[in-house]
Formats: sequence, structure tokens, C-alpha cells
Amino acid sequence: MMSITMPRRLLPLLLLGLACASCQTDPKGSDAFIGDHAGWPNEGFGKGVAMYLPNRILDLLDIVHVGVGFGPGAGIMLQVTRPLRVGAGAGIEDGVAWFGRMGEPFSGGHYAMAAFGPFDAQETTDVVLRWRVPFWDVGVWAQIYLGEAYLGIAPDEIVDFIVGFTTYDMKDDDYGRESGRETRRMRSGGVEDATRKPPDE
Ligand SMILES: [Ca+2]
Repeated sequence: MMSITMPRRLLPLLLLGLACASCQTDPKGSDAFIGDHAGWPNEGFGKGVAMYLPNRILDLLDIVHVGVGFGPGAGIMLQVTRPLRVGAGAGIEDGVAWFGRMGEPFSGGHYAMAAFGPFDAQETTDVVLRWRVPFWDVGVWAQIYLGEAYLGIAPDEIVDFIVGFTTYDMKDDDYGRESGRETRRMRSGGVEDATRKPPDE
């Protein structure tokens, strides 16, 4: 089995590595409708102007979430935000997804799960990771026969994108802000954000 599944895991890892070289997962930030350090640009007019368009594009790319995977199994989950979700499934899968810049992109291994609202049960025997659909997502996941897919839309990222035109960074993910998560990541090589989390995280 390993000789079959390993190449499938390497391909999504390679693709995501190329597409998302600076990404670092942040489940707490991904789930928060308003980021811990939401705010206005504070690093000067010039940088704000230079980063205005790139930040709007990145905010736009965070809105639609998609995933695809391979492996035998069966399951379905519908979600209209995490408190309003229902689903169950079991199988083997190796998948890669885009849940925005803060979302965990990889999944892989054997699994069995059931979810109802905020409650879920997961049984895993060989799991590397399971996709963690962001809290506010409205989406559907299904695994049928030898494939799986997820498609969703993030209301919090829509608001962040719209509000972002005023330069207010609601999700705390803009580049060019002293308190922006993305700027902290770039400067710290991806470790500073963890040091800013409260001890209970
Ligand atoms: Ca933003």
C-alpha cells in the first residue's frame, strides 16, 4: 500500500510548496472572523500605497476554498459555518487543499469521522493530517469511490476583502503592516507568530 500512496502524497506536497512557499498554518487566525491585531496600516504612506494592490489580490484569493484528493472511501459533509455542519465518512485519502493563507493544506491516511455542529468524532489509524475546514466556511465535502473534493466560500474573507479597500485589515493578514501577521512571518522566517500566541493556544 505504501508504494502506491507515497507518490500521491509527494505530488500535492510539491505543488503546494511551489504555490505557497511562505504559507504557515494558523488555525486560530483562520477561524477568527476578526484577527487579533486587526487594524489600519501603520508603516507609512509609501509602503501602504505599494502594498495596496497586492494585498487586495491576496485577500481575494483567500475567499474561495477548494480541495482535491485521491483514495477509496465514501463520505459527505455539508457546512454553513462550523456550528451548522453535518457529515460522516470513512476511507483512505491523500489530498491537498487551499483554505486560504492560514489554512492547513494537506491531508492523508486512513480515517473515519462524523461531525454534527461543533461536535465531531474522528478515528484514525494512519493519519498524517486531516483537512480542517475553517470555522466560517460555507461549503461541501464529498469522497466518492476513488476521489474526494471540497468546495467552499469564506464569508469572513469576503468581508476582509471588501473592508480591505479602505486599507483596514480585518483578518490581520496584510503585508506592510507592523502588526500584520504576514509581515511578521516574513521578518521572522515564520516563527514570530507562534511566539505571539497566548500560552493556552
Ligand atoms: Ca486582509
